[in-house]
Amino acid sequence: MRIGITCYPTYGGSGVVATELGMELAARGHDIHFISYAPPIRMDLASARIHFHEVEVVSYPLFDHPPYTLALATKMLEVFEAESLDLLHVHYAIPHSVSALLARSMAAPRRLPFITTLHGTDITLVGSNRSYLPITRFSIEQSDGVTAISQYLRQKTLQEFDIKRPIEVIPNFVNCDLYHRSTDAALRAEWAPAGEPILMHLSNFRPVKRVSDVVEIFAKVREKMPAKLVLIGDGPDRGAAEFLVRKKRLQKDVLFLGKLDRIYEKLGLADLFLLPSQLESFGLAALEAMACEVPVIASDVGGLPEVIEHGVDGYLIDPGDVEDAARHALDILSRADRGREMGQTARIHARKKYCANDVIPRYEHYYQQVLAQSPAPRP
Ligand code: GMT
Repeated sequence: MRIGITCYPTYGGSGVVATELGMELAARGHDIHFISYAPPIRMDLASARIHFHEVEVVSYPLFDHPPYTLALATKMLEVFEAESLDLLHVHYAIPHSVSALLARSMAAPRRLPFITTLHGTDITLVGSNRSYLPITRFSIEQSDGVTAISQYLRQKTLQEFDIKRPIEVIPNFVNCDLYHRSTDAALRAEWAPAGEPILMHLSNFRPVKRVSDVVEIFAKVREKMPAKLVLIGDGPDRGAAEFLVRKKRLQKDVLFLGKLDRIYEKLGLADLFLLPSQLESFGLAALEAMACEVPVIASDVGGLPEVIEHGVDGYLIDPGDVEDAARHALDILSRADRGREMGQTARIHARKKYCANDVIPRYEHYYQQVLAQSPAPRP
């Protein structure tokens, strides 16, 4: 198939899922055309089947806000015509599914079906805001296919938007061959020279991630035992987290690595992963850690209970309950095996339900289903 994929190219789960999906599909013989204002993070142009089409947003003194949605719709149509796309797959409803809807209308009577994948904040935070709700609902209803990344998000969308159409759940996935335990002893020694356990967090440091809680949890662990904290990513709350680290005099034990590629090389060195978010529709970073045999302590919210089994491959806490999180962290890290057995169970569970090899064919199947249902093009 020839598939146009649109996502936010910035540091965030939806962009990561869209990009990894495109690359997995290309490896399976599909032609993938990413359409966005910048190359998505993690995109690897090495494959001849992967192409990138930049959306140019022309500014004009009259525009306080250049109309990206329109420029994107125009580029979608242009790529459809030049590359004979079979379908568009947009990730994150706002504004991508509105652009796709416009592109489909402009392409008529030729057939350009589009699928919208909902990722979370497009429903729970932004989409439910009254400035966007009616148009988000409309573009979801008008999509030829809609998928959500967890049962939680499907339910939430049906309820919040009072939507009657079917929504297919296709969960986030992880490449189980790439994400595994690391044996990089040199890097481990660099981070934890005395063999201290390593706690890790990876996110875009937005308020919803509660990064300050990560530092608070670590501080409580550090009161009881030597340990190191590695923070990967960047975003609006990094400054506050750095301030808290200095306030608690933990600079020697906390590393801020910033935005990184090849996350799998780092995750596989952790002993424990922390994701104490306020809300998480799935929690892709938690899944990636689990595939690397790292037990996770995360909030008991959104789609996280679908990913983590409390007491089996990690622990679930109430958002903000740093005491409880620290108690579980100390429990795991003070075990003789430092949580290795729990980590191995985490990988088994990740492999069983969320391996790319199993999830990607579900997208392919869904594409076929949507193509079969959408009206055939008129000559
Ligand atoms: O969490 C973010 O701020 C990024 C956001 C996104 O859309 O880029 O992530 C959402 O999509 C991810 C991939 O499907 C999910 O794993 C995250 O749980 C979800 N974030 C939230 O629901 C807060």
